[in-house]
Amino acid sequence: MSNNPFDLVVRNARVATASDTFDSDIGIRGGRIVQLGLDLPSGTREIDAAGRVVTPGGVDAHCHLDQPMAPPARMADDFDSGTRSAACGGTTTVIPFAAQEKGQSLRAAVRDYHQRAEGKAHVDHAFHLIVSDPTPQVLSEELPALIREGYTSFKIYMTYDDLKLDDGQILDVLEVARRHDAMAMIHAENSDCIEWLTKRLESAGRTAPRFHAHSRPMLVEREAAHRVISLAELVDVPILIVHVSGREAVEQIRWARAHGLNVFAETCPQYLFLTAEDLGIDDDYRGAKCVCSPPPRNKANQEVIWNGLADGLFTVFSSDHAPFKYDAPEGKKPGGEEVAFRHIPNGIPGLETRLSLLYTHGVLQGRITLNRFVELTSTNPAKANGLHPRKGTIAVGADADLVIWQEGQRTIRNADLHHDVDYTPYEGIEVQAWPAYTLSRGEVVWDGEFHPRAGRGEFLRRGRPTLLPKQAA
Ligand code: DUC
Ligand code: ZN
Ligand code: ZN
Repeated sequence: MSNNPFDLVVRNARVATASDTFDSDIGIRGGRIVQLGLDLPSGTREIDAAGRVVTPGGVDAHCHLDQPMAPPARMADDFDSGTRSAACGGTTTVIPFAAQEKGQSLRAAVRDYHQRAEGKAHVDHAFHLIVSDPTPQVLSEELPALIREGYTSFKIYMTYDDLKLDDGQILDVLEVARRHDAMAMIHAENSDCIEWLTKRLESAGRTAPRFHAHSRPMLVEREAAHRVISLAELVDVPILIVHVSGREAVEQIRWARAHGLNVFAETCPQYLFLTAEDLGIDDDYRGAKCVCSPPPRNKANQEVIWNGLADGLFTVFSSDHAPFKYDAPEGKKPGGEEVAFRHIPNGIPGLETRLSLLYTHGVLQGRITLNRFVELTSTNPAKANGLHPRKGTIAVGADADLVIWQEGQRTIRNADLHHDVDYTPYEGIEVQAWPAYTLSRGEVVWDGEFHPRAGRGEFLRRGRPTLLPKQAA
């Protein structure tokens, strides 16, 4: 046993948390931060961070890895490639979804998902639940028991035939969230409107990828956001509306906040960096690469989202990484065919690029502060999911999950990324900051090279959410 008080010292860091920025060395032992201060004694290993910003490792509280799909669809990333990609982009905790199929017990879905993760993850991870079949047994026994065991958040869908709940079911599930103090995440889109529009587009022969956006205009999201806000008000429970895409849903959330309701909101890179035009301006099938739901909107809506990030409306910034290969029969070309938009698997990759994009275009371009960046990408997702202060901050006692940033011009290229997807929707976008090092519990997992150790990532049993409401203007 060494006499050094530290396994590792990150020296001369410009430390940024959600509340403060200060100069400090970071002393690490046993995977945790044990001391902060200047001129710490030597560690067994040292990393000089002089001139560099150091933030808590990213917590990506909305990503999809190896989630079971209806054939032929299959996600391109499992816990190995997905957490590899996360680590290389500065994310040290991921929370994907254990999805209940209708007719399946929640317990079986969780068991299956643990098997998928077993021995594969390179960084720490927890699971949200997806509740698609709220039977009396699920509501009264399985869900409360799983919440007690540390699965303290779940997602419910207002669209997709195989996942959606009706309003009565949503009320039932929200009541469980209230009673057991869990976080309910909501996919807010009106299913019947989407189906009605989709049929009309199909009968007019409008089936190219770009019509996906026409089938899900903003009012579809606005109506569902308004409705679920009302349902949550009735039950008197906080909710988190996920992947908010633009002005109309934002207006509903501002209204709810102004009325004192605890409505939290998440947004994602696709609503800042993509528009509906990325789904194609003609019938080019490559637009399928950007098919996700809700769809990207337009430049004016990108500004609305930036404003919500700056003024406190948004609580969480996640990737919504939902990885499908473009040129593959299990991906965006089901069975090898160019299909009507209705049949294109929904989702785009983004785990590895989330932090760099927001750091560059948010912090370095003066739209948000460095502290707000940390809050959105790490601290708040940790609090919303019962992981704080172990995750999401730089403090004595916290896990030594850190990103040491380097600034410098770089262009996003899929060839440089570490996911198993054959494209990135952000190809060609310039960034000026990228992780020089990612540390997961004191271990360097990325220093310009990835250091794989599948299975080192721990499963995290979580506490209750500790997010406090933040009132936007
Ligand atoms: N919802 C998600 O949360 N992710 C991918 C697709 C979707 O509809
Ligand atoms: Zn969703
Ligand atoms: Zn998602």
